Amino acid sequence: MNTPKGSAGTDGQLPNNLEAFWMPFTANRQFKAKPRLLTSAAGMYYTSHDGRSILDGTAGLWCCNAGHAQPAIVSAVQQQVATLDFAPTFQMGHPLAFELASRLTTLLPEGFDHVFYANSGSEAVDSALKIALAWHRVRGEGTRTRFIGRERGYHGVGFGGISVGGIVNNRKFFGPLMPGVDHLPHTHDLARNTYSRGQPEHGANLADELERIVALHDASTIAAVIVEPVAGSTGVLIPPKGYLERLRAICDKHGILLIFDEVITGFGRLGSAFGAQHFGVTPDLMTVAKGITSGVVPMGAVFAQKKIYDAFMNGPENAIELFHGYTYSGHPLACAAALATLDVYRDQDLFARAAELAPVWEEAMHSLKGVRHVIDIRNIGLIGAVELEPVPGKPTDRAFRAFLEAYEKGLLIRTTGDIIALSPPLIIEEHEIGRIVDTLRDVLTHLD
Ligand code: PXG
Repeated sequence: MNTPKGSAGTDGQLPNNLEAFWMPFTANRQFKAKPRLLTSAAGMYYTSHDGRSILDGTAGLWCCNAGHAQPAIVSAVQQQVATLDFAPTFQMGHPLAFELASRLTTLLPEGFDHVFYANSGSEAVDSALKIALAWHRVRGEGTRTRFIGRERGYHGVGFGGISVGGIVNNRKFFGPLMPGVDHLPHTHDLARNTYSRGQPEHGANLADELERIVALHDASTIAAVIVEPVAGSTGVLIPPKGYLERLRAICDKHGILLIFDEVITGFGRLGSAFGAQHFGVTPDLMTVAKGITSGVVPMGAVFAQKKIYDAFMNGPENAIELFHGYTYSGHPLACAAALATLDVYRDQDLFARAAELAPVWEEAMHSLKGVRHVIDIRNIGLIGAVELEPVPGKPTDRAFRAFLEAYEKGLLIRTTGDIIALSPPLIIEEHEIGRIVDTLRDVLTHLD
């Protein structure tokens, strides 16, 4: 007889068996001993399984930029599922996938004319790396196979992404990874840049490390450099003034593609549509996900400059130009969600709203200077980070306890290492910014 595994029913709002779900990026045993479940969401707030209202300080996982349950997005998805639930995009198509791609290009920097769909940031990154390799090859530069990522970079969890990424725990368990990858140094410099507001002053010269790496491998072997304009997952590392410009110049000099991973910086997080516009630096390829549908339906994408797409459009017309794609590339529900999300961003002017709130956010974040345990605060757009002094010998412990305490007090934050990262929906009100900061002050003041 099978051992009973608990019924599928719920005890109140809590499932009576938490075992089967192997949770991602989670301390499973710790969580299952004291679970935290979210059961509904609207606007800036989640409701927890024990009926409490939780202020969303993280836009879910940096994705719900339009806030939760925006009526226009909800009804677009509801209508779409009843109209066309699925349609293939391999040698077939459906109207929304084309409509969305055209619409997205109107938000993009000059020169970006093409959209390749994926279903997540990780898939978008893998797709961009493959497009970069194939682009060099179709142009007769097939020796360009190396990638340059950056220490502390996060580019999702595919083998490509963890290879170019630079987060040790994401790499060390998974063998030799992809060959032919080198890494730029990260740009975190607490000694020189503490309590920076916006872009830090020091560190543009770290981009020159790219010249050293190019000299080591020779430019003819390097396909692309991939960086996040603002590194998010690693704990919010903001590019020093002049750094991205210098990376761009060195890539141009050596015929290397520059890929911006805009999975968190895309769709208004910095107060512009994309980080590329915010920083005034245009990459050759961009990867996005998350905010493209405000997190409502999974979707990722690669945005490609015309020169990239055009290079593939050679050879016989019946030849498939790029042997790559996903069953769910351009899924109708994701397209419907994305189109409605873009409407919401436009109609509620949410990117401009983020830009207007950014100075209020900055003041609020920096008001935590001097609070117990705080060793740095940094901010840009509607992103903030509070770095804590780690407990000696117990890295991550203090920040994680802060996370638990904040949750008890009705605030959802993210922590990575000993850094608290904040990225609220762009619909946040000033009083809610105040509440985030007041709650954090209270939590940190009472934390060991
Ligand atoms: N690139 C970047 C820059 C990301 O931030 C991904 C790729 C991967 O996206 P998917 O959709 O495959 O997860 C990400 C994801 C956090 C956090 O708390 C950040 C991400 C995911 C989960 C948590 O910082 N970023």
